[in-house]
Amino acid sequence: MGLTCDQFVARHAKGWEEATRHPFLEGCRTGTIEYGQFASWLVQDYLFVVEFTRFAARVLTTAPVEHFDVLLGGLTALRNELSWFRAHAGERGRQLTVPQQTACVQYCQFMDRLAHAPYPVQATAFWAIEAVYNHAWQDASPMVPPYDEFARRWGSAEFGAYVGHLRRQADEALDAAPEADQAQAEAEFLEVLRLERAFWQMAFVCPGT
Ligand code: HMH
Repeated sequence: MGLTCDQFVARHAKGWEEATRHPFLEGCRTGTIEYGQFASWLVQDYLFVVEFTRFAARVLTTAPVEHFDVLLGGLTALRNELSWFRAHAGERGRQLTVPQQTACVQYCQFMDRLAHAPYPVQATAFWAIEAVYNHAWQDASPMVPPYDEFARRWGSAEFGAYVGHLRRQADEALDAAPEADQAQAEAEFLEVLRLERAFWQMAFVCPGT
């Protein structure tokens, strides 16, 4: 097989590390994260997932039919995830109708921009977004309650298997892609790493907003 997602990770090990390890996650692992920091992340991540769901739907419109099963499974999981976020925000008395913070706005603009990208680029970005979360929460596991539930959502073997399916689909698309699309896929992968890091940072420095 030619170019693969694993090669992107290997080539950009430092960026990968910065996207998947952060004091925010360490604070969730040990329980030292502040209530406001966590609640702020929770609300912003809900707002992110709303737009990520739209992105998932757009990827589906570009994907080959052989890739539908995995993507439709992902969309179903997102349906549950959105109601799970609403329940958690409700428990913490947080409104979900607040404005997106800058890091969230930028991430959502990135996903919008990819709407018309070639499928190999979209598939790589979609995999990268889920893969970073999978590794980030897994590497910081086990977490103390109540954060353990969050670590299990994205750090579980089941979510890992889903990310594996996304990786194989992205690899397949990359393998058949023209060089220009491969180069764009790598550039957007790097952009995902940067945006993920900024998202953790946003939650860490803006408690209570
Ligand atoms: C910021 N990246 C961010 N939030 C998420 N929920 C995921 C990735 C995974 O869906």
